[in-house]
Amino acid sequence: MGELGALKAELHTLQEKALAEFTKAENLNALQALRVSYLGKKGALTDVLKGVGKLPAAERPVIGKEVNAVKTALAEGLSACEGSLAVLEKQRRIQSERLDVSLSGRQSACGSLHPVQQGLDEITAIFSQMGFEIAQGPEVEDEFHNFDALNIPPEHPARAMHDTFFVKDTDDAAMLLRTHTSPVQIRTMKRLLEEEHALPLAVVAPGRVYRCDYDVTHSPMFHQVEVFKVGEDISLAHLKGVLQHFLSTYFEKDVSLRLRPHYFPFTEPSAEVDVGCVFCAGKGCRICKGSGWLEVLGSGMVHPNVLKSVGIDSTVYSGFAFGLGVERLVMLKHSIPDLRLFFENDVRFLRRMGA
Ligand code: 2NL
Repeated sequence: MGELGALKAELHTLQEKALAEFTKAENLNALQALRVSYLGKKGALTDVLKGVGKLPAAERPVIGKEVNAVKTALAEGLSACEGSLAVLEKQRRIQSERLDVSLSGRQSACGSLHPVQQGLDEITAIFSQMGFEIAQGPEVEDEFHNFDALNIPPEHPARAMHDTFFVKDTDDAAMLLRTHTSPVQIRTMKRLLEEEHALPLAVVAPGRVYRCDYDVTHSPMFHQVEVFKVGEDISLAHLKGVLQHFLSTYFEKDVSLRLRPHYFPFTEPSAEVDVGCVFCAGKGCRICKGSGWLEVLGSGMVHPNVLKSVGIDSTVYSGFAFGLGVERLVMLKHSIPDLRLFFENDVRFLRRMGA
């Protein structure tokens, strides 16, 4: 085979090889690289053309034609592959950028009420459903509403026991942060009577209270719910019935009740109220210290002096009253081991208690 024949054969193999490689290119970039490697200035076709110089002048146009034919074939091969690769790449992109618009959105973190506030609302709602009116009042009180009206005269030892925070108002008058929500009860009794509300009066007073007392089981600010009902023939039996319903509803089980004689200046008789331990069902455990009972609140029949202080005739009317600490009840219901968890606001605790 002469020089011409060899070149022709070389061109032929080059075309076959190029077209085969074009069809195997995986993407447009790879195809572009092949274009350069075959048709570029330093490409394979240029290499072949270098051999043309060795041919006799008469044979050169023949090979020139061949080269042009190969160039055209390669260009056509390239553009055919380019077309199908473009379609393929578009399909790939559509697939990878696909959005499922039916997917639900990412949940954004949602806040919740503080566990103590949840407990306060829950407890208040139980009494509200029983027909007790919800009352609120000032947190900065005077001595009359916080003490005197509640049968706690000056020099009474109960005043010292209450660890009161005293403050002065703008006129330098002695004021204090209420040590219980009883002053709300006093104010509400007076208001309802002024409004000529018919008896019986039934009121629930939830809110913050303050005592200068700070240790592992006491916080200087805590929450109380106080309840009273005053009318004709209101007896200890009504007290026990309301407590039975409230405590069974709150603890979501039939709890047993025990009233233990006690002393409060504002009630006579007075009783501390225990429920059968909700952890061991009365068998005795670490939480109830083996007694089978948990102390949950203080109660009694409203003292005649308290009724007198708001202008109610204690020979005609009587009432029961009780007060409870919200933190304590929330701790018992949710097995919270330490009061301080309520005030540290550690998000891990708050999230676990969240709605
Ligand atoms: C306790 C005890 C108690 C009351 C609160 C009350 C209110 C009025 C009249 C009479 Cl207006 N009593 N409230 C009665 C007995 C007990 O609270 O240990 N609370 C945490």
